[in-house]
Amino acid sequence: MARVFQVTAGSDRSGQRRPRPGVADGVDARAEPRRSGIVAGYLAPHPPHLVYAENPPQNEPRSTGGWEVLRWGYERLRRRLRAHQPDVLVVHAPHWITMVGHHVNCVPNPRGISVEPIFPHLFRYRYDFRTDVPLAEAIVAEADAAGLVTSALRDDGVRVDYATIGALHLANPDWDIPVVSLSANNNPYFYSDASLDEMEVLGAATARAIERTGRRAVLLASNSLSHLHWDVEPELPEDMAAEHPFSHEQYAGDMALLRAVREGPTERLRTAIPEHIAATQAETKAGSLTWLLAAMGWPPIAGDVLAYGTVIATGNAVIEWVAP
Ligand code: 2X7
Ligand code: FE2
Repeated sequence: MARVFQVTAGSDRSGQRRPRPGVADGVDARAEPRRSGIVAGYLAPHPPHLVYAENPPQNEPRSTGGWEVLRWGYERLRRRLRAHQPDVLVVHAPHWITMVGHHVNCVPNPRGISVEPIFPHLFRYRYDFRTDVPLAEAIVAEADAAGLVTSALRDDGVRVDYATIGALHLANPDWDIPVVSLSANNNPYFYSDASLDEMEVLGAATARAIERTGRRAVLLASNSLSHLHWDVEPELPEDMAAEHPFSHEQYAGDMALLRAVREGPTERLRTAIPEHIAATQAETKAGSLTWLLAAMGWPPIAGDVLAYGTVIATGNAVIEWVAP
């Protein structure tokens, strides 16, 4: 039985962009006129295992590899992201949890070491990156004006969470594009049903701030899909013989969501995302994916699933939506 899964990109019914001969991975930077606004969004999951498996110099632990299919999906994401030539990456991540409101990192040069609290033997990562402070402040102002409780984080020494760092490393390991990072408000975890309304407001505020500052932005939603996982790790963490979905139900729930993603339009996901959360305890409950699609205005397109695989039994998909 295959232990990890890759879904063929695109779908016959979607009518979405397909790779053309002579165009690298379906994206031709020369064909894309430079305009401001949100040019693309990616579901960019952050399991620390994916960074560990890559052995980047910033991460202390060493591995022998693993989770290759997901990492190949990220290699495709990196080529596509670069072709979009963004001025800034805006990331929403579920492990920067804020109890009150939505926070935006406005520290010009966050640097330090990010440690995964459950898997510190896999992820101890030294980061040093630039924040696009004017855009970060514009998002604070727009979200505040839209009635959200919003706060600008300005504590220079604050330690950046591993879901922000993981998604940013996996999407752009060169760290040569400025960043804006948003927190995840903890509210959804107080309700049995997903309550994602505020993410619609935050997404729209993010889009307005990007327009107002004239940035060309790529968005990253740092979420896994199905989220039940083993409570015991194999002796060798990257032992792929131990890697498979938590259950048939969890896998089937992920596939139902990915079917809706690949067929499009994104409008379908307004109901499919909460249904998927209820079926699989999906990490999208933290709101990152809803924020991303709301910021893009729920475009009438299909998503391109670049890879799917499990990490310690959780489902993870790397997905691209290109703004029409
Ligand atoms: O945060 C995570 C996750 N989302 C999935 C898998 C394993 C660890 O950490
Ligand atoms: Fe996570």
